[in-house]
Amino acid sequence: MKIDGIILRELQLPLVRPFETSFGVTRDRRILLAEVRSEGLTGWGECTAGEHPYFSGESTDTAWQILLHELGPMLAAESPEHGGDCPRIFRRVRGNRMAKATLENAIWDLEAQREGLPLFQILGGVRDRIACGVSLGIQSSIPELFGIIEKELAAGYQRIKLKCKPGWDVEVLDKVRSRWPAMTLSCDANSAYRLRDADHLVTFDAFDLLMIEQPLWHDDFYYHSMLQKRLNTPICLDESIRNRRDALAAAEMESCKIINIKLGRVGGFSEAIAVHNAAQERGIPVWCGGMLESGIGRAHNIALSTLENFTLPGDVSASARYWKEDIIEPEVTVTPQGEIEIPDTPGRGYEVRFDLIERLTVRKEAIRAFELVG
Ligand code: OSB
Ligand code: MG
Repeated sequence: MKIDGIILRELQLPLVRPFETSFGVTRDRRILLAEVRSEGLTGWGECTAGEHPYFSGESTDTAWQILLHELGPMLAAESPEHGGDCPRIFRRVRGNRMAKATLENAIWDLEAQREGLPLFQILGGVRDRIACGVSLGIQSSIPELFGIIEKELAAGYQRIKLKCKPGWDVEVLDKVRSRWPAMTLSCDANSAYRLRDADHLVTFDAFDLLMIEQPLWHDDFYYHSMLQKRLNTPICLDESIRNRRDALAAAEMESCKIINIKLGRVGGFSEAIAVHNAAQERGIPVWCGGMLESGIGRAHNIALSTLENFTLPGDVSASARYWKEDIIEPEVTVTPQGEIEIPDTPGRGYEVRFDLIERLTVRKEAIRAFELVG
């Protein structure tokens, strides 16, 4: 595919309600999109980096710079046939996986359109529907949290995940579990605890959690492995898993029993598939995480979630939970059974609302191809 143009855009998109994790509160998302034009088609990619480098070392601004000055020119100088060619094209750039995923996923998006096949099929997906859970941010009170849980369960969601941190954990989990003895419940600490909290974390076993996600350091395997030996509750790693090797190391060390796969965190579809396959070979189930994506990233998460080893409900939920108006058509909706039905139309399965994107764009820059590659 000859690359005819790459345009970066930043959209300002207010969340319908703030999202609070152990590392901070997000009210407005700065959505970075890449629009890749090739032979009359347009592929779209979304960068999942946060506004600040708190989840990972990347942010909207670092990703913009790397895309503009490094990855964009590298891609423009090549004619990739497949999304799977991108890791090779970008190999000289270390790290910056969310930036890389933005362009790689846009090429897969293009490839699916060119082949006239649904994206999920070219990824090797096998499902016609996926199971959905919700990730609920830290709330200002327990009654407020109860209200939200009621609503999400009524909407059909199959699993409730609570963001937690020291001071918003056992008391909350205890009350929620007492109120809903049978529901599928998990928690996500986003690295808020230390090894000295191990005795405290062991008390989480009383709440029959499906998993506890990333309790310790964002870059750790070793201490998670020590903690897992003490916990009955499965540990799920999110932040720590950057690639297939990490998944294998975590399996080898028994640092976790479940893996959350995020497209941006691992650098795009190729590595996400590699992590999925490695986990599957080691008997580790996976699920698809979310990063408060707009419809484009969401469509890509949906396609990824159709792979065989995505056997647990993901954090991929309806557009309306995040946005007053999403930038895709139709918006993502969830059935009363808590499932998303996979579109079987060619490409990503959701049309891009170009006029709305234009209106929401606060920054736009074209990659000046062929000039900057040494
Ligand atoms: O750890 O899964 C996480 C959002 C931002 C940063 C990190 C995480 C999250 C979520 C949100 O849990 C999931 C969603 O998109 O609904
Ligand atoms: Mg997480």
